[in-house]
Amino acid sequence: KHEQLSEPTLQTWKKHIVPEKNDPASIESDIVHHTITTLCRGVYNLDKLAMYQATAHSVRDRLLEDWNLTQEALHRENPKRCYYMSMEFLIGRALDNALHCLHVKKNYNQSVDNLGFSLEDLLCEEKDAALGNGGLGRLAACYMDSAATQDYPTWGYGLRYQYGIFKQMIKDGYQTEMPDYWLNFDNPWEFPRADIRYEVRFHGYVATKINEKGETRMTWEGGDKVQAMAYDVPIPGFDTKGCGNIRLWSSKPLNTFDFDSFNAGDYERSVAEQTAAQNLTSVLYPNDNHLVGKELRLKQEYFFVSASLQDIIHRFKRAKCPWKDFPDKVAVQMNDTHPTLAVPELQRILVDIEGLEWDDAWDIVTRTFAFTNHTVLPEALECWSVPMMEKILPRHMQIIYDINLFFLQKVEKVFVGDRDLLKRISIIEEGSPQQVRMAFLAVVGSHTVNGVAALHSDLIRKHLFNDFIKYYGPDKFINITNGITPRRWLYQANPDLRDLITTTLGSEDWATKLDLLKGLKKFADDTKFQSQWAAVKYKNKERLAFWIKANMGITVNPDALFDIQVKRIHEYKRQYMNILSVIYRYQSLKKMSAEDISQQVPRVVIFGGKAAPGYYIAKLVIKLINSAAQVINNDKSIQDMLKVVFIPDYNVSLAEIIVPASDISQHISTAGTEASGTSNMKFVLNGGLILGTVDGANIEIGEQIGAENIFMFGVLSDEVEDIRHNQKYHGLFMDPSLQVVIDSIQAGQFGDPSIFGPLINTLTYGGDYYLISVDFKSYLQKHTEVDETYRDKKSWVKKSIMCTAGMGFFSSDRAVCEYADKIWKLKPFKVEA
Ligand code: OAK
Repeated sequence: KHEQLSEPTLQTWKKHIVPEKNDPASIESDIVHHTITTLCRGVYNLDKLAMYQATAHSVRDRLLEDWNLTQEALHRENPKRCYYMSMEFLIGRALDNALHCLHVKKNYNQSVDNLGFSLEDLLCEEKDAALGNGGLGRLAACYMDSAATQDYPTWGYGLRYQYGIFKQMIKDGYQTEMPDYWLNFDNPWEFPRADIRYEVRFHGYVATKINEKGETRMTWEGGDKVQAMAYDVPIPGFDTKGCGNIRLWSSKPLNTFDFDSFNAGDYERSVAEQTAAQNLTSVLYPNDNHLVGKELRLKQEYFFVSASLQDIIHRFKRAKCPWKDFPDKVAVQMNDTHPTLAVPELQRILVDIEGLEWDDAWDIVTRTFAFTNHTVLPEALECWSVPMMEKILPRHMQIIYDINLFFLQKVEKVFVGDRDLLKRISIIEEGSPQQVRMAFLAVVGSHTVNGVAALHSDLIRKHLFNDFIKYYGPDKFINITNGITPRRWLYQANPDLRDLITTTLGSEDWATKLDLLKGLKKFADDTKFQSQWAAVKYKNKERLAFWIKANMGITVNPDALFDIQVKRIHEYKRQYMNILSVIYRYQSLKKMSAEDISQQVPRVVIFGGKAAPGYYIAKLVIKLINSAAQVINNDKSIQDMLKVVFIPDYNVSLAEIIVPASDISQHISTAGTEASGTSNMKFVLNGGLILGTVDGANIEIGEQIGAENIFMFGVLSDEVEDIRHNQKYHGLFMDPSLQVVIDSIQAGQFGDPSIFGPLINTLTYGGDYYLISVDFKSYLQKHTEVDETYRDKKSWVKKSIMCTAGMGFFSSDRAVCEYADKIWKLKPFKVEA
């Protein structure tokens, strides 16, 4: 019934494939071969892009041997598998990563050089796979890397958006958006699986039917159907034959052509269905930590969940195990609530189609799913209106009602007569219209729920899911602190530091056992090592300075302190507070004598990040940064002691250049708002210090590297509520230094002040919800402390070394192991060559 279109008969080959050879001569001939055959080009019209493509194809050939080996072995042995369901995978570029994983970069360098090109140039030709907004999507990509590297039989499931996150351009200081045409050229890193297609239904109605066993069952009929077609993206593991996979779904029309309409002369209608079906997976919704409850988005979510479950079930059925064994073969991790429709969908399949009893089905469902929460921001919590859900997914809505009813009945038995509790804990929120609280549905449908950093997990236990703990007890709610892959974020992005660490520790093992970095601690006071370390940082700053000059025409001095804040632009992340403090610094410089100015610590403040296209205030923050930059960078009187740069179109590839170049990076969210943060980990791993609030993973980073190596400031998360309450009832407190800054903006020092009115209002009439004024003083103080510390180069370098040395815990390898042990009950599955 799980309508994979046809089930071909599989045959075994009599011969085995001869593996590709990795010596430079063979690589060269493979590249030439792909140039001629795959690209149909000759040497007379070869440009960098074509050369990149030919090179990428030859690398992918090598990757595919591992892919086939892995998938074949999995097919044969059929171990338990985990499926990581995520609407976002922010992968970035694949070529450099694959070269490192396969340990063929050196030879490729030589071969490409022999052919008259530079490999580093070719790497830049690749377009980022940017199928995500920010932290949640990048985390998914890091976890896929770690799962593959550690041989966990894990697949990602997601959507193949034709347009990833938009391209950001800055015009007259404002953000403008352009579509991300990442698929305009051939994409060597995906494999269309024309034979793997499933039907997905929307709308329609619910009827009853009698099944073969004579039982009455509901059935979902009618409506519109589209097709989901699979594209596989291989995920190389580092130092292993194992190769993972992300399966992305693309929507296709079911009937490519409506011949009736066509024959009746209505050409437009005949293609209308085609267009509508294709539109489904056209574009990634560009909102980070913010829900925009559009019908198309709900359809995307169901489309994704339905195709993935059909595929998982298809695979499960091949082994002919009984249904009750499903959770012993399948673990599904839901990356936030976006895949939560998988819960009612699996229940529907089991009850309506497979004929299981409700309770047996529900037992299978709740032993299969687990849920990761990635935010506490109320505006990001998914709620879908009941009427919309009823219209698009009528049967699911009934099932959600039933899930809720049975759940509330159980709660009622324990907390007799507690009507308030029932109302608070209900999956359905009363109101007009009623809403489905997806986070609650995810909790009820999962065996385990986790937050992404210690503080965040505490907060969701205390607030968002507190009532659920009363009913389930505390064990269902755990913490797994996020991690990042050291392969991309150190090994690949920072080659000089990689080599220094490897020489110092005597092997490359740290790349897969990041705890080994602690071996650097004993060199932290070694003068020679310190100067080598400082030289690497300097070179990375030069690399970034070069990029800024070449792409933006701004000159920055690598001797200055590089102070970086790159992440999505959001009020809770407080880029606004950062630029206000920059303006404060500028005013202070302006008040100094030339002699005093020359004694200051020079600073380059670098910003980067996209604002959601509809997020007016965030876009004004970008404008203010650029307006301030314009004035500050052109003011000769401050002797280049301050420069401000807004790097446009921040993405994974740019992060790989920016992260290694930081002296200080800022992670300054209002306490309690940033669930974890992962860029904080990337910077510290590369020997950058943090200026941050007591929030998310900053706290655990401080614990690991030592409080003396991190600059922390600001109110604590458990103070925030009282402060907000006081502000509301006793009026706002405006920090005097902040007032001076605001006055200067209002006086027109940074252009037409009326532009910034709405932004300034957030601090005044708006009630300063993110507590910028409250934290401003301690923030400025920390900045002064940063300057003073930076003057002492020796102690700074020592801190920098201690930063890297203490980051072992934040490897995504550790995080994925924790998921595998505590949630998925999954064992590594080693593929032999
Ligand atoms: C995006 C959309 C909806 C809900 C959450 C997000 C999201 O990106 N959250 C981010 O997840 C990261 C990975 O866990 C965390 O590090 C960030 O703090 C969090 O904002």
